[in-house]
Amino acid sequence: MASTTQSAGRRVTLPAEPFDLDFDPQRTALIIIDMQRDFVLPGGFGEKLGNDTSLLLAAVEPISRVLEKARQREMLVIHTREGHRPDLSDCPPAKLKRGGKVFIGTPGPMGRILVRGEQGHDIIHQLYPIDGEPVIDKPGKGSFHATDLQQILFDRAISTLIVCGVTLEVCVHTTVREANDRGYECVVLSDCVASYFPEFKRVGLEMITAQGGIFGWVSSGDALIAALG
Ligand code: C5J
Repeated sequence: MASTTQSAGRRVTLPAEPFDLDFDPQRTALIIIDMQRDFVLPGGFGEKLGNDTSLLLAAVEPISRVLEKARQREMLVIHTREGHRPDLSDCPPAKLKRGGKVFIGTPGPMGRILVRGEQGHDIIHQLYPIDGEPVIDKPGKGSFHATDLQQILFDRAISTLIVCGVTLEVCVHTTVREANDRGYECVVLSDCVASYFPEFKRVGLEMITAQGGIFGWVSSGDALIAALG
């Protein structure tokens, strides 16, 4: 559950859909989902599945500007990586079976696909974590499943999550839905998320703000940077 015990800092107002959001930057975390070589770079898992990775690369620059601002403001920054133990013991057989002709754990140009410790599993250099920024290694699509993310957020009394990363309709959506049920206010930055399918991105953003903000809010990187001052 989102913690409510820490004293409040100065609140800021973020222009967002379906309505502006007031939040306290000291109780806000920037969470960057799965900006891993395997998803974002040519030669990785995403491209081998037949996708155009340039659609994901478009989010790198907007995310890096938001990341710089969050670091300046000393906000909590969290990075996630989807992947598995080298023996794949944490990969459900149902997941291992899928992928058509490209499978988790098989060798590729950047090492074994989505396996921890391999080059492809790690985060792209433009957004690489610095000291003090937790990296959550997750075996699932959601960032809470089988991880210690909940504990990290609770210990810092975080109540709002600014969410960036890939892919919008899979790991970003799953994380936002999990976080929303746990009581966090979630803001997805439209230019800082991406999908291999433009239509999924459009509809994925609409799903978040529909019905008065059923899973959270949508704003933009520039709006967040301006709000943070
Ligand atoms: C996928 C992700 N798409 N990070 N992972 O398999 O969205």
